[in-house]
Amino acid sequence: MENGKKTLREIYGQPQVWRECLKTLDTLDLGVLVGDKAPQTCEWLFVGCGTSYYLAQAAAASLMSLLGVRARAVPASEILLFPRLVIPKDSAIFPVLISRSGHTSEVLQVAEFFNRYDVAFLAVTCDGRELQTMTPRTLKLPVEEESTVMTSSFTSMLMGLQYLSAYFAKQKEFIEGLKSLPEAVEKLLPIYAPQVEAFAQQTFEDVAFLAQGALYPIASETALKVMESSSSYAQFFHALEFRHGPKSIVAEKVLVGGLISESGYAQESAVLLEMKGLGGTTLAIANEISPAVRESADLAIELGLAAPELARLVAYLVWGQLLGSHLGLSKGLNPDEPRNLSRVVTIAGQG
Ligand code: F1P
Repeated sequence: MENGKKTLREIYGQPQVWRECLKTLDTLDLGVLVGDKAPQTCEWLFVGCGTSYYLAQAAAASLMSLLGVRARAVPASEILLFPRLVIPKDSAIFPVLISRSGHTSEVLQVAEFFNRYDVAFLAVTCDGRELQTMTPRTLKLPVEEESTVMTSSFTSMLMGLQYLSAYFAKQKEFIEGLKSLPEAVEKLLPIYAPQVEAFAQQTFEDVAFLAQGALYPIASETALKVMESSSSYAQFFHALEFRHGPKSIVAEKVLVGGLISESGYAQESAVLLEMKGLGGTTLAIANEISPAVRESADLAIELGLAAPELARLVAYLVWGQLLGSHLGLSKGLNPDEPRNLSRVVTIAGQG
């Protein structure tokens, strides 16, 4: 099979996978799944590793935005190494363990930890494996993903957790917004995917993705896709933080990608315009691209979605997934077999 074919197929196949996941979510009794752990009654603690940790961050931001309750995200390793830093002594938490494989050693160890202390938790997974046997509460998305790097599994599990949050917030229009994404993104792919592929033919000496709010974990995951799929370094920052030092990296062959929100558009787009002024190469992704950004950016991707702002997160990520794969391919690498990576991280002697 030619390089990257499997991963690219899964990236392009996301809209159809989202349709299937949304159909499944419509049939589930989410109230039973969560029981007396509704977000209004306890703090939800989202847990994952790697891509699934950024997913956890996006899910926590979504729950807080939709319900106005406290929610946090931590890497599984932090619970294992510094539980006192993560788990408050007196307040009730409801952990949500996120793992595509359900086989990642650190996540299984966290599941054992919570079971040992009788802390009920929700598992969110695609493959299931051991994780789904460790709790009676599992949200399993119908995603069959062969690629090493996570693409449709990330967007589908995030969509599932956003659906769950909107269910508790009784926000039917939010769920309808999620349901509008498959068709909308199917229309965007033929327009912008070729532009992303062409854009990826150039080499970059440094790469940084910028975002604020619930898009920040999407910028983090975008950077991770570039790192994993092209074995090149990429960073991520809160957009306005980039001025406070990191912008010293900006030069001609430095890519600065802005995942620009609607709410913070003026302030976030100003940073991207400034980086272009410093000689950087810029990529702008926004729901509506202003004339100034369209004029300035080297590549501007306009989503034009009718969905509520928070429901658009997964539609921002598709372009970074494609960029990572095409940067890898243009370097002669194979994104289907990323250097040094395996589909699941298991730690010797720990499952
Ligand atoms: C988590 C993970 C991914 C990473 C790679 C290896 O897997 O670390 O974040 O991109 O695919 O596995 P999981 O716990 O979600 O299965």
